[in-house]
Amino acid sequence: MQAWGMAVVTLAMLMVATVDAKIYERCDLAMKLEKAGLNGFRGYSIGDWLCMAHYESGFDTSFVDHNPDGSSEYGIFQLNSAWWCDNGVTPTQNLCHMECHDLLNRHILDDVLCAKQVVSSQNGMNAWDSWTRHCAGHDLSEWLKGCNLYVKPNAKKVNSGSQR
Ligand SMILES: [Ca+2]
Repeated sequence: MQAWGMAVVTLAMLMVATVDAKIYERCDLAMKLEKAGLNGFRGYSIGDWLCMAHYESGFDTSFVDHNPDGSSEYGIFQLNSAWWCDNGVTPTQNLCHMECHDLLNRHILDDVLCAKQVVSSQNGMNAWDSWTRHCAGHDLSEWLKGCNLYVKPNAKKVNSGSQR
């Protein structure tokens, strides 16, 4: 039994070691999310996504959290193993048809595709408690401050006089 336990621990350590993780810098992440088509997606801005990801994972793709119900949450958007991905442990709907492990690496395009499904469901971004608590209804422009990011304006600029 002890040897089996050691083997499991060793295997788990190897799996963690092989994850090519990354803690994203804010503006770097903003650019990636914009390129992936999240700006304006379902009515949410890049600021919404940055705020949510900050409070969920601190922009750390390797972040895993365990819930009291036995499910776990993975990656930069903390996607849940009971609904969105398969971790081989939790009974799952696996609505994104992916392994939870794939949510822990630096390549976030698959994470974004899955998150698009989450935000397309009935509750939108309220699927993330931290978004509801910390981001909803706030001025989120601060999250993009200093980022050299092209974000499509949603209204025509008025040229006459100062607007401030
Ligand atoms: Ca990934």
